[in-house]
Formats: sequence, structure tokens, C-alpha cells
Amino acid sequence: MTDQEIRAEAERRASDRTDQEIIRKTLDEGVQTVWDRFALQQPQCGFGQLGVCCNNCAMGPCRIDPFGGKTSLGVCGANVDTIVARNLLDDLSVGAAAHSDHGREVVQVLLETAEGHGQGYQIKDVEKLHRLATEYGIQTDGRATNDIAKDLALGILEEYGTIKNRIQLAERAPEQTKEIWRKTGIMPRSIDREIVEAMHRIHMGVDADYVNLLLHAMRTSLSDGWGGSMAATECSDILFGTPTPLTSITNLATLSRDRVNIVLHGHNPLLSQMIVNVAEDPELKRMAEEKGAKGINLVGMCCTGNELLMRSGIPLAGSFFDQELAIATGAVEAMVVDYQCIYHSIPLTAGCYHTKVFTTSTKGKISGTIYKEFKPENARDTAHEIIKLAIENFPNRNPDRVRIPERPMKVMAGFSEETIRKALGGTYKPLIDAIVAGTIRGCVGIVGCNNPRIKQDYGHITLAKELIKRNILVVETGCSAIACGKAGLLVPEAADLAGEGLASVCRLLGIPPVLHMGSCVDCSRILVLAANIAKELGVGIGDLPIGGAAPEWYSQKAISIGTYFVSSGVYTVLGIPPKIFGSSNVLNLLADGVKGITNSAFAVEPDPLKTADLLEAEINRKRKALNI
Ligand code: BF8
Repeated sequence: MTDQEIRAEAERRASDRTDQEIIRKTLDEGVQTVWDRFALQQPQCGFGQLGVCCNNCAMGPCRIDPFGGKTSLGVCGANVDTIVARNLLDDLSVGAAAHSDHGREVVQVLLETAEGHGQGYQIKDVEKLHRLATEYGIQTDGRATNDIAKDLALGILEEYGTIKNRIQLAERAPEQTKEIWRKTGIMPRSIDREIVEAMHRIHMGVDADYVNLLLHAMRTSLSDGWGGSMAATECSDILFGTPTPLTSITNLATLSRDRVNIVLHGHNPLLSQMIVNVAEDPELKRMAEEKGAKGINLVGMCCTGNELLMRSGIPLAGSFFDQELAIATGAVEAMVVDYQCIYHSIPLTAGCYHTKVFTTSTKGKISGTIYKEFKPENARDTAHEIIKLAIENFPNRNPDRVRIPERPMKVMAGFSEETIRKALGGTYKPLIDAIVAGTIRGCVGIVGCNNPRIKQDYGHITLAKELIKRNILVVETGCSAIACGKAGLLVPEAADLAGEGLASVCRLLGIPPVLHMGSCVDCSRILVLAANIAKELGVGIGDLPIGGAAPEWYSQKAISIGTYFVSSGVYTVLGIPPKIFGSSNVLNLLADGVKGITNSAFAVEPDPLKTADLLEAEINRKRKALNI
């Protein structure tokens, strides 16, 4: 490739200047990345893209001719609707399981901390602990914090397999929304149960009714959003503090030229937050200096990065597509991962440089990495050991191969639901008044990932800019928030890009027009925000002038998020087509039929500008119905 071709290719792959710079380096050095692997996989299987192949049993794999013909049934007799709906439920359940199992680990650490076994953990947000305990009917007056925490942790853990047939946190939804769930039979009964039942229904010879399968998909997603994910958010807040606004920096320029760089990547804050605490140890700093470094530089990646940014202001190196690029700067001594969204080939990338990759979860091992098992009872020791090994790796850095971009971008983050409410004076009334007056037209949650089908971050940034221009407030989580952070939209000055009404509110409050609400499990914060606004207005979530979008999603978790948004009443536009186009029945139900249930539906639109049109039209429809 000529220099010019390399430049053009980098611009085709990513939006951010620092990402482009390092993509050029990978192309120069011949280091393989996600974009190369995607190109090598072309053309991808057309049957797979339509969702019409099934590999569930040993009579298969089967693939259905979506246009009828002789192969319109699998060997087991399943038709295209069953196969497409079953595949979707399968994907969604994997996503719900990932979120909820992450949640379970946080609750378990809360329990162990309360029992005095969690090494180095403590309960940081006692007020939130009391609030949740009250929701669960746990006595708080005159009781020790640890006793309350123990009862709460046990109460939440019990809901993973509860026989009481209800999840306490789902009670936070407005009455009108819960009534819809009850009437339709999609009120989640317990967290694990819905996922296990999904697996049962997918087995050959069980559920062959696509409507029934999709309704269960909705129920399973609700058990994630209002159950497992919400438990993860709430208990992480109790252990590490509820986020409040703070400023920090983002993009690949957050890596340091002269300090030991440790990238904290994955999803669960349990170990990474401990590494943040332990890195303060002066002894470790002294060790780093002995090795010729000026100290230790911790940076976050993906949702672990979001968790650390939200609570501790740790700089955020990037999103899903930045994990290889961070290593390719040649300046990363250690990448520490737990689970989810970690390329299985990451040790191969690391092998091109001096980077050591540490896996830490018994359920997320990757061969070619250094495995340091994290357990709550040895959390501090594990964190210490990993940092030490990273420091020892510093002299192996090859200065000739290091390239760190200049100029990190400033970001403001930390917008938990509680913080937003406090900023408004303790009630949503000012926001509701602004929405009623039309100063702010509505609110959209943009969430989700990167996907090589679209230029990195282009969908997130373009959509967010277009919405704020139209006076629609944007809230974000996950890699979407990182994309907009890198693009300079998460600072109060970005109000200059917003429409007059939204800009005036942002300037008054000193907040950005795009609010960073956290990691992907923190989409639960968006649910609580919507629920509380709906309750103040005396309506259901489906009546609110709000929407959701996942312009660049790739993950099964995003399917679960999108589905619990729609099931809760939030119209949601997907930028990447889900694998359901082989069944017009499944497609019609999700894009239209479901409206009759939740007053919301899915739409698919790859163009972010047209996505903004769809969301604005939906907001206007709901405003009209509310007479505002
Ligand atoms: O949970 S947005 S690429 S990092 S799946 Fe993954 Fe998608 Fe990023 Fe976080 Ni969420």
C-alpha cells in the first residue's frame, strides 16, 4: 500500500484522528486488526445473515430457503419463522446471561464484603444501600451497615432463582408499564429462570410458535434490564460509589510516553477498581521509577473503562475497536481483562509488541495470556501482583516502535440517574417543564458497540450531533459514550452544537448536551430515569417522547438491551440489521406488531441521519398523544 492508500484506508476505517494514526501504524507494520479479519471473511454467509440456518441438533445443520422451495423446513420440521425466532431468542439469552452473571458477581462481592471476606472492599455509598434495602423491605433502623448489606445481597441473589415469581427492582417501573407486562405475560419472574426457560424452549421439539418465542424473548430481556443489569449497577454503586460529574480525558493520547501503561479492559469493575486503588501505593511508584519509568498510568478500555471513568475519573483510552490499537502504540506494558468484548486473538496482537495480557476470570480464559485468577478474598494481592509484573515489563518497551498520538480529548462524565435528578434540584419537574414547553423536544438513549460494517464511531457521532441540533437531549452508555467522548461531545462547550432550546438548558446547568451515563449494564440507569420521569408525569414509559438507538451494535448483549428498551416502551432504531430478515413474520412483529403491546417497536436504519428523522417523528408522535 502507498502512503496515500494507507491514509485513505485509515480514514475509511475510523472517525477519530488518534485511531486513524494508529491504524496507519498497524497497516505499516502489517499487524492484523478487526478490519482485516472482517475483510478476509467476505463474502459472509447470506443464509446466516438472514437468520435462517440452524445448528441446534445433530440432524442439522439445516438452512431454510427463505423464498419457499423444497427446503422450507429443517430436518426436525421447523419452519423459517421458528428458526429465526429461536436464533434470536438464543442470541438475546446469551446477552442477558452475560449482563446478569456479571451482576451476580458484584452482588456476591457485596455479600462477601458484608461478611468481612472481601479483601480491600468496603461499602462506599451507605445512603444507596439504605435506599435499596428499604425497597427490599429490609429493616435499616439502628442496624450495622454490614448486616443490612448482607441481607440486601442475599435478597438480590435470591432473585436469580426466586420462586416468588417477581423481581423487586422491576417494581420501579411505572404502574401503566407493569400492567402491560402483566397483561401480556412478560413480567419477568426471576433472572436465571427466564434464561434457562429460553434454553429449554430453543431445544428441538419445544416452542415452535414464533409469537410465543418472541414474547419470551421480551420477558428474558426484561429480567436483564430490570434485574441482572440493574443489580450490577446498583451494587457497584454501593461498593464503589454512585457516580457524580467529573472531568477526565479520552482517546489513545491518554497513553503515556514515560510511565508504565496498564490498560484495564472488559466489563466488571471488581478487579479493575481494586487495581486503581492499589496503584496509589508509593512502593509501586518507587518500583516503576527503579525500572526507568516516571510512574504508573492506568487507562480504561470499553465498559470497564466506563466504570472507572464514571467513578474515579480514570482516563479512557477507547472503545471496542481500540483494544488492538492501544497495543499497537507499542507503549502498553499490560492489558488486564476480565470478560466480554475481548478479542480472542488479543494475545496475537500483543505478541507483535512487548505487551503482556492478563486474564483474570475463571470463566474467561484465553490461551496465550497470563492467567491471574481474581477472587474477592485475594483481590488486593492479585491487583498488586499484576501491577508489579507490568512494571517489570517496562524495560522491554522498544522506543523505536512506540507511537503515541498527541492531544487527548476532554470529557465530562458521571451522570448517574441520581446526579441528573440532583442537578435539576431533586425533581424532574424542570426537565419535564422544558419538554412540555418544547425547549427540549425529548430524549434519546444511544447505546452499543462498534461494528466493521460501519466506519468506527460514525453512526454514534453523526446521530448524536443531529439529535442535539434538533433539541433532543442525548444520554449514552457503553462504546457509544466513548465515541462521542472522543469526538468532543461530552463537554459543556458542545452545547454550541445543540439547538437553541437544548443549548440554553445545558448552559444553565453547566452540562453537556450528550450525557455519559456509564457502561452497558448502566443502561439500567436509563430505565430508571425514564421510569421516574414517567411516574412524575403519571404515564407509562411507552407514552414518553423518548427513543433509543444502537447505530453500530454487534453484541448479543445489545440485542437484549434493545429488546428491553422496546419491551419497556422505548422505540429503538438499530443501525445494523439483526439476523431476522429471513422471516417476514418475525420482522413484522418486531417492527410493527409489538406496537400494539408496548406502544413502541424496533426499526432498522443504517443511515444515522435518517435514524434521527425516525426518532424525531416518534418523539413528535408521542408529544402529540400527550397533548404537548
Ligand atoms: O458492554 S458497547 S462493544 S464494550 S457490548 Fe462491548 Fe458493545 Fe462496547 Fe461494553 Ni456493550
